Amino acid sequence: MVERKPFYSADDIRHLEYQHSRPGEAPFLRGPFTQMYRHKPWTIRQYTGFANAEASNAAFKQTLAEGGQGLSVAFDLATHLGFDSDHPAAQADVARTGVAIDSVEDMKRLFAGIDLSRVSVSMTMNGAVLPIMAAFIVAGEESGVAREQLRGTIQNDILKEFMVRNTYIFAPKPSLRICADVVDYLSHALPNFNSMSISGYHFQEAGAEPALELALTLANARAYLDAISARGLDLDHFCHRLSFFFGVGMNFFDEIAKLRAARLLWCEEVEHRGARSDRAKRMKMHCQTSGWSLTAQEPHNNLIRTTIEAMAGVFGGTQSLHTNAYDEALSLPTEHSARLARNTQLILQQETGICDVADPWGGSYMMESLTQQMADKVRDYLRQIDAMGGILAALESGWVSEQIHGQALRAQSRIDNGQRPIIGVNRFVSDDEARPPVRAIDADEVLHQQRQRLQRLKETRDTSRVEAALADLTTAAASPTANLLAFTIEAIRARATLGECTQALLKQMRRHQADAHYLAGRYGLERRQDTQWRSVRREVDAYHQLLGRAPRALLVKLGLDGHDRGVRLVASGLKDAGFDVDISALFSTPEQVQRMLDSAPYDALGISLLSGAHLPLVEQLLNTLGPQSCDRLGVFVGGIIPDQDIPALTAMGVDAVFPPGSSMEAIIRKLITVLAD
Ligand code: SCD
Repeated sequence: MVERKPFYSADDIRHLEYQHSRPGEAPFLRGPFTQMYRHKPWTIRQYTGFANAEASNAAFKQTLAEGGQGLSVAFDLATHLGFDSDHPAAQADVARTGVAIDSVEDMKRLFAGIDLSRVSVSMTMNGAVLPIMAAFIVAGEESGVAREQLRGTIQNDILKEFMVRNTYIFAPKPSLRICADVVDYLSHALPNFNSMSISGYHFQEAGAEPALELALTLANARAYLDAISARGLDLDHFCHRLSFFFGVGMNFFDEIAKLRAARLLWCEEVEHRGARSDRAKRMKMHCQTSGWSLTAQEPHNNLIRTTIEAMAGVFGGTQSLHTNAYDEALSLPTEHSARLARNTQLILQQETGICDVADPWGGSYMMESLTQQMADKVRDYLRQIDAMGGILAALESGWVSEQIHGQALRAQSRIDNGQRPIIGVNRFVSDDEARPPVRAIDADEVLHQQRQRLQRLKETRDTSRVEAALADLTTAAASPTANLLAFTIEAIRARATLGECTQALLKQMRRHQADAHYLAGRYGLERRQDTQWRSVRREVDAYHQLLGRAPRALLVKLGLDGHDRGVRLVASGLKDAGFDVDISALFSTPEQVQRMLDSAPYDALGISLLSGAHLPLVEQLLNTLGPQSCDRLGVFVGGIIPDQDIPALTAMGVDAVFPPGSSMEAIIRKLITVLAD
């Protein structure tokens, strides 16, 4: 958190350079447009996608009919990682956290009956950006929409995937080339399409405080500018189509200051590089309320959290906003919760008068001063990153991960010791909590349909044309000057699938696998004075004496789920409490977990899953391990697990389930009880 004074006065802003600037004027601290929401309110753009193209299409149409103003597509994990739905590695994850898209035919179904020349479409896609962007372009083409008319945004921000989100396919270097190919191609062929959404949101979700979130976002943006400019593209030609994406958490004042500082720093950056036009210097952004701040306990409280966060996004001058649904810590949003989330924005836009004034916090002693402090803090981080040799070097050295994980650990320890209040979680906890109904996806049915569709596609297409286009794509991957999006469009037009395009590229660029790690010592240090923590440590010590060695836990990530904040936090907490702890690499298979378990005398197995695929994945793992291993081990599952799935997990042999918001003490105590039993 940026340091605060008890009160602010004119003295705090007298020296500030930009205090007399106006919205719509460089350095755009006060907003990218003169009239801001008076001319056009921010776009209500709710991130949506589940099951198959038809179900998501219906949800899009409902969104638009009920006040949504743009679309934002959530793809499933198989699509993100470049697997067709029939790939063996993808089976449990198809259709769970987003829509399954295997080919241009799916993409056409996704937008059937939606006029792509009128509705702008954002697509959160990074790893498989080439086939997805290509499928969107071909779908537009085949529905009669000219390329110049296509409007929207592709996330195309791969660097943060290596730092936090983990839906990468190729290694950082070839991935950067792909990003630059997409920007280059779109800047010529789709002039109204934003070619990147450089994202801080996921850093915040992984634990970064606002200043670190902004610093890492800008450091990544610098790397992209270097890569794109190296091709000789003029900043004034492409910069106005690079957009940004930030998270907005409960730290109300800092979040507003962050968004104002972001525009100032971006303007300085591109000006310094020689951009001349205001278009290039003006940062435009999308914001999303914080998913991490949602609690599984008393979920209706999340409506209030989301409203406050949405207000911070709007006061910060965002161009587009997603408000989370209150039940997202439990499962996918229901129709009703999605409607309430959208209405939150409609009420802000239409009932409050907030849209009447640009930058309403402008001139506030506190806000102006905080904005400057935020900018200074971010500049400090950027200097540190520069001193390490840039963001790629900082990433490789482990610095990025250590910063984010360190801040996540600090936040968690402050929640666990009660210093950071979360109503309903560590204060004013209610016993009789009504759980809302959750949305269930029939993923098996979608998997079956997708397999049939893939089979039909392969039976009816011109195989030799597909093979030739894929061979050309492989050849292009070996040639640094070829534009890979142009070649992928040809392959997709010929009806190659997303998985086939990925395979064609993998012949030249191998699939990247990152190591898993966690920080030891930090969590325990934060809580060393705390009696609750000391008492838990004593319980672990006593169990250690009983065993004659430290209890040993293996924590694993299964399937295609790349969210690792939770598993890393629990690993750090257990370690500092006195366990020996190992964590598996992301995307582990049951066989890999078995090999790890055979390699050391583990007492506990923890499985972390936030993808909704817990039932099939836990079942597969426990079947592979067999009843003997399961009886010997304490088995725990943590993540987004709806209440109604707990009996099925228990029947499989799971000893305890920990939803989001479980305290470290609760986890450790339960573990010791089960192990000692
Ligand atoms: C807007 N315009 C104005 C104006 N306001 N002109 C004058 N005065 C004003 N006040 C103009 C703009 O210049 C633009 O024209 C047009 O109106 C549209 O406005 P916009 O501001 O560009 O709005 P929009 O089209 O909605 O675009 C907003 C962004 C865009 C630029 C921010 O990139 C976007 O929509 N991003 C969304 C990204 C997203 O949804 N991500 C989801 C991520 P011109 O175009 O002619 O300039 C989800 C995610 O990752 C979840 C987590 C996870 O999965 O892990």
